[in-house]
Amino acid sequence: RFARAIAAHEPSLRLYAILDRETCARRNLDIRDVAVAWLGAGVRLVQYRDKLAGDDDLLRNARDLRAIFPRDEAFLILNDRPDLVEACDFDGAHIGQTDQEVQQARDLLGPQRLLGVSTHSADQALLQRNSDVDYVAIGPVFATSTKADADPVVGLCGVQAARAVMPGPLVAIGGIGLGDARAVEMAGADSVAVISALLPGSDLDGVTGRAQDFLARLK
Ligand code: TZP
Ligand code: MG
Repeated sequence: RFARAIAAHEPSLRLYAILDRETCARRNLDIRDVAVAWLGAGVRLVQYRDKLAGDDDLLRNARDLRAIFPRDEAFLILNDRPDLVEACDFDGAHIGQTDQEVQQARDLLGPQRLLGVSTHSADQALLQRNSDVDYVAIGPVFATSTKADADPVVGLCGVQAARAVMPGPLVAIGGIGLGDARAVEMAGADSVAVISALLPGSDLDGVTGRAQDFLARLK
């Protein structure tokens, strides 16, 4: 369903909204409240990213998110933890270059669930061309302060280069603001992944509005 939806350029999948626990905490926002706001705004592709929680906490939160975004409503991706995807009934997992091997993650997930992998250059993206992933992420496109150990920026050229070697779904990430979203899409990204620019402040109406703004920009 994901492959078909993204290939058809379904507008709601052009925004890959990352619900990052730490960024929410910094804005005094509860991840559940943000999830409800995003659902209302039309967000349909969400990654839950939590570098703070232990397993129990992570599972509890993930199950709450699944209850907010029902299976037939939205795609939910769990960052870093393919081993916990089944337990929270997420749609898939996202792994980095250093997390684990793609094949190992695929074995944990089974054939049906989604698997995405981060890459930081066109060469790394090329290596995923024949691997068993559903999408490849390329970034950081621009400078970001959200990820402490971020790789060097690849710029819009990096997105273009990754696009040139990657026929499958391509997600661009890193430092992408409202004003850049369309350019990133024009550089070849099927979907634009955003953390901090989706959370302008602690006000939930502002959160809803910003998500709507991104979706409108990416149509
Ligand atoms: N991977 C590469 S950049 C990044 C991650 C998780 C952080 C993106 O966050 P922001 O706030 O949209 O720059
Ligand atoms: Mg990771």
